[in-house]
Amino acid sequence: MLLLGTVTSPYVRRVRVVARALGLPVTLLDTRSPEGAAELRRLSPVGKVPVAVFDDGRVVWDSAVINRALTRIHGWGSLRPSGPTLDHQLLDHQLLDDQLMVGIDGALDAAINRFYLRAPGEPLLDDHPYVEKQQQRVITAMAWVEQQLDDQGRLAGRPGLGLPEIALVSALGWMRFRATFPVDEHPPLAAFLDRHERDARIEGTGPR
Ligand SMILES: N[C@@H](CCC(=O)N[C@@H](CS)C(=O)NCC(=O)O)C(=O)O
Repeated sequence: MLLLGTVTSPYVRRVRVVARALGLPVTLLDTRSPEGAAELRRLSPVGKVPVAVFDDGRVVWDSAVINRALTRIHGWGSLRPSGPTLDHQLLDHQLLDDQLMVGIDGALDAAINRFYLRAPGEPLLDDHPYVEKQQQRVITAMAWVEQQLDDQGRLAGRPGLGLPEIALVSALGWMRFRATFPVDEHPPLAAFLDRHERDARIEGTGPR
C-alpha cells in the first residue's frame, strides 16, 4: 500500500502500526515534499493525512476509515478485534472502544489545533478564547483518558493491543514529541506509552 503522510503525524502512525501488525508492506510518500503535497491535493478533498492507495488502486482517506478497511480485508491478525456487533456483551465493548477513540481524537485534534495556532509569527492568537478552549479540551479529555487506565495500566481493563491502544500510543508519542501536553507529569500515561513503545508492532514507528 502507498501511504501519503509524514513520519511525525500521529494519525498516520495509527495506520503504520496496523499495517505492520497485519504484515502489510507500506511505502510512505512524504507529503512535506512538493510531489507528496501535490498527490495529497489530488487524492483527498479534505487535504489531511493519512491517505492510502491500496494495491488494488482504491483511494481511502482518514485513519479510522483506512484501518477499518484494512481489518475488513485482511482480518485482525494479532490485534484485538473491534467492530459492529449485535451481541449485547460485545456491544458494551464496542461502545467503550468508540468512546475511547472519540475521547483520544478530541484531545489530539485540540492539541494539534493549538500547536498550529501558536506557530511562531502568530503570537496574538495565543490569547484568543478559542485557543484557550482547545487547551482546556486537551486537559479534560486527557484526564478522562487517564481515568480509563486500570491499576495494571490497561485501557478500560482490556487485554492486548486494539485500535484504542494504538490511538493512545500515537497521541501520547506526538504530545511528548511536540511538548503539547506534559505526558511525563502523568505517570500512568507515561508508563502506558513507554510499555507499548517496546511492543514489536509499535517499536520505531514514533515521530522523529
Ligand atoms: N480524522 C483524521 C485526522 C487527520 C489529521 O488531522 N491529520 C493532520 C496531521 S496529524 C493533518 O493532515 N492536518 C493538516 C490540516 O489540518 O490541514 C484522521 O483520522 O485521519
